[in-house]
Amino acid sequence: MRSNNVLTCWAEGRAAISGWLSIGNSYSAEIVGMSGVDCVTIDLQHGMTDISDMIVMLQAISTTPATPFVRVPNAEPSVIMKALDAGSYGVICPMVNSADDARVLVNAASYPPIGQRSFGPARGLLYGGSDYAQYANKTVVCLAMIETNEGLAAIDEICAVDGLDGIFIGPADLGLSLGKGSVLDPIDAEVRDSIDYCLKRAKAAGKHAGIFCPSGKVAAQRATQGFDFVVPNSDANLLKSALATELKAVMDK
Ligand code: 3PY
Ligand code: MG
Repeated sequence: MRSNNVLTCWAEGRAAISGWLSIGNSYSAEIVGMSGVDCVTIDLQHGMTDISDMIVMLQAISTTPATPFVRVPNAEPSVIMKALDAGSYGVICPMVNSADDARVLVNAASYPPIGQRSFGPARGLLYGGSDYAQYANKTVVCLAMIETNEGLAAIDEICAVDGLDGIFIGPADLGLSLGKGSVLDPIDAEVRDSIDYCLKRAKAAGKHAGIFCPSGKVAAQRATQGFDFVVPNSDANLLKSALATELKAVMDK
C-alpha cells in the first residue's frame, strides 16, 4: 500500500506540515499539493467544499507528492467512511468531547476487528494499491479535535482510546468555548495554557498532537514546542493575505 507521509514524518521524528483546503476546487488542491507540504487536508466542515468537490480534489492531490487528509464535518460514520473510500489517508474529526466521541471516530475509520468500517474502498484501492484492505488500519491516521472545554476536561480519557493516533487542537473554537474569543494564535493565558496542557497530556499518553496555526511562523513555534502536525493556515486565508499585501503595494505607489 502507498505510504502515508504523515506516518513517515513521525517515524523520522519530525512534524508533518499540512496544507488546508477551504476552497472547493481541484486546481487549488493541486497547487497546494505541489507546494512541498507533507499532507493536504480538505476541510469539509468549514470549507466551501462538498463531497463531490472532495472527490475531484482527492484525484488532484493524487498527482502530487502530498498525502490527502479530510476534516469531516462531524463524527457521522457514513461521511468518515465515504472520505476514506474516496482515498483520504487521514480523518480529522471536529468537536470530540468525550472518549465515546473518539470511539465513534475510530470505529468508523477502522476495519474489523478494531472497528466497524464497511468494505468498499473504491478510490482507496486505486490510490493506495491492491493490498489496501490489508494495511488500511495501520496506514489511515485518526485525529480527534480538542476545541471545547468538555474536550479539554476529557483529554486523558480521549487520549486513552485505542486506535486514535492523536489530537488536533482548534484554537479558535477552544478560545470561544473558554469565553475568550475565537483567535487562531491566542494571547490569552488560559487559552495558551490549555493548549500547552493538551500537548503534554497527549504526549504523556503516547499520542500525536496537531494544531491549526495562522502562519508558518506560528507553525514553526508549535513544531519546536512539540506539536507534530502543524497547519500554516488555509488556502483561502493565504490568498486573502497575499492579495492584501500586493494590493497595498499597488495602491501605496
Ligand atoms: C479552530 O480553530 O476551531 C479550528 O477548527 C481550526 O481549523
Ligand atoms: Mg474549530
